[in-house]
Amino acid sequence: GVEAGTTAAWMERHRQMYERATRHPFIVSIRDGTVDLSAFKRWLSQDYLFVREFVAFTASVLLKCCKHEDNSDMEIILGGVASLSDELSWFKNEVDRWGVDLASVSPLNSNLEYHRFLRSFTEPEISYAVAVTTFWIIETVYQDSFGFCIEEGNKTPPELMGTCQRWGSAGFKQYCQSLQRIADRCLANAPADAVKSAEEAFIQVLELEIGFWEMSSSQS
Ligand code: HMH
Repeated sequence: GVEAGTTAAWMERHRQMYERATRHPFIVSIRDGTVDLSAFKRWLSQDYLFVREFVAFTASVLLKCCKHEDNSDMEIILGGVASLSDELSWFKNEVDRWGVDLASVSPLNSNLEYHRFLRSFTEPEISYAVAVTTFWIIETVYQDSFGFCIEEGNKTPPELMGTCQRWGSAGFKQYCQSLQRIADRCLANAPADAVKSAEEAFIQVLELEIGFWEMSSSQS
């Protein structure tokens, strides 16, 4: 029969944590229309800072991909890096629209923790298999979370639909599925210790994403 990929097995094994990362009360509040707009603005401005850091991470995945013997995935990874240019413009525009002054925004603790995690992956010793798997799960948490906000029956406020479409769209989902296929193929050919590191990184991303939603939605 058809064997499920490694990443699908991890999603099953760590289902509870995956649900906590993708159905966080903050996301549920967007979908049911009860979201606190000051929390949304906090998320928006913190995520802008996250994405600025994410550029360097994705560039390092691209570099590892180019050095990898099988670099047939280069176009997909390159597309992901390139799309962040438009994303940063989108953020600046959105932040303006919500009346947030970026000059007064500095990264909160959970964001800084995530930055440190991302920076650790730029080291050349980290393999492409581990880095691309990490890339996949980071994108997938957003795809699944914001996709939920635009699924049938949502009461998402119209002014938040643009945000939800950015990561919840069919196109972004296809891109995440491409990353998943790449990750599964790399993991199938990776040594056992790399597979173990990739699974640890997968779990860490889920924890960091939960922390990021917590940071955005809590007043403290
Ligand atoms: C915190 N995780 C966080 N921010 C994002 N923009 C993404 C994932 C997806 O790119």
